[in-house]
Amino acid sequence: GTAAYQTAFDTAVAAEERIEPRDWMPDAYRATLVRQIAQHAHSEIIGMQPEANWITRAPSLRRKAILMAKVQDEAGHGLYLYSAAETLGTGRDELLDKLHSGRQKYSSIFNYPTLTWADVGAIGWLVDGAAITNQVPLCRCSYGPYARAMVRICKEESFHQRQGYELLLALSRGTEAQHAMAQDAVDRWWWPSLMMFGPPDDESSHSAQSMEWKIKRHSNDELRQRFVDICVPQAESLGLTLPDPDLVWNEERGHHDFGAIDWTEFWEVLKGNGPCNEQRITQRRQAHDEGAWVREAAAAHAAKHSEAKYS
Ligand code: FAQ
Repeated sequence: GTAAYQTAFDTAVAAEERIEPRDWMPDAYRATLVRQIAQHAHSEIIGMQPEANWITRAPSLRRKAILMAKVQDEAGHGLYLYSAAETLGTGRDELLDKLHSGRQKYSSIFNYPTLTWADVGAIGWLVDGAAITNQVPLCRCSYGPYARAMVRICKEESFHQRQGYELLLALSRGTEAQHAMAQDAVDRWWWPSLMMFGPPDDESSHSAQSMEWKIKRHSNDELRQRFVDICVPQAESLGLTLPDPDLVWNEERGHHDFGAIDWTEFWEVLKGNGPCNEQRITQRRQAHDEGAWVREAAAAHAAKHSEAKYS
């Protein structure tokens, strides 16, 4: 009966074994994975928008080639993640429908505008940096298909982070105006990047259960702290400052203390009231509608192909 299945599942999770698509799993485990993986997939494809905004205005051929490669990688990450979600029995149509109707979320970070070229650098350094910090532990997630997708995604994210850092370094060492543009971008992206890790632990509704299931390996606040500690020396080498007067090394804790995050802003963005929420979802729906002919053609081709094979 179910009790025996539950015991087998608990034993496998405790032994650090992977749960695979055909294994029995509790309904709530499946639902949590679909929620998190779908949100992650949606973030990848919505996250293409703010940077794609700068492809036509990249300052050189080299920068343009790098940026195009990065945005294409994000489309690829979306595909790996939708495939991982599909192994849990939820179709891609359903997931996209939920995104388009606001029933599933995507990361808060992609509701902020990219005002200057330096924002492409700040996104790479901070947003991809935060993404890697969050995702490296997900390579050890108890659900096999998600963990394996993360391995490849993390390798690609490392390149993304590196290109952002290198871009900001070039601007920081450039003219006075270029340096100021880099600083302004970091000033605007720093706090939203800290919010990417999710609400503080005492307001994180899913953390305890997800950690017990070994989907999450660290709490939101732990990963946020790790990210702050990584960024401080990197900001120094960049010659840029982080916009937080309370950011200071705490010898006793062995970590940096940092200022209070504006959680009201975070929850407002989640409710749809961020600066770009409406623009992002409108553009996503439009892209989906404009791609209808591709899906129809692919389905027609597949049908023809399978007829030929079996007739
Ligand atoms: N934005 O109980 P928790 C990328 C929601 S990186 C929006 O702590 P959980 C790469 C949460 O869903 C970005 N909503 O939740 C890239 C829940 O609401 P619900 C994507 C958020 O799941 C770079 C409620 O708050 N990465 O795309 C956020 O245990 C550049 C309570 O929160 C991932 O998705 C947020 N920031 O922990 C691409 C990583 N935070 O569902 C393009 C995988 C929380 O009950 C360009 N996800 N919420 O209605 C995770 O690790 C987790 O889901 C957390 C949240 C840590 C994000």
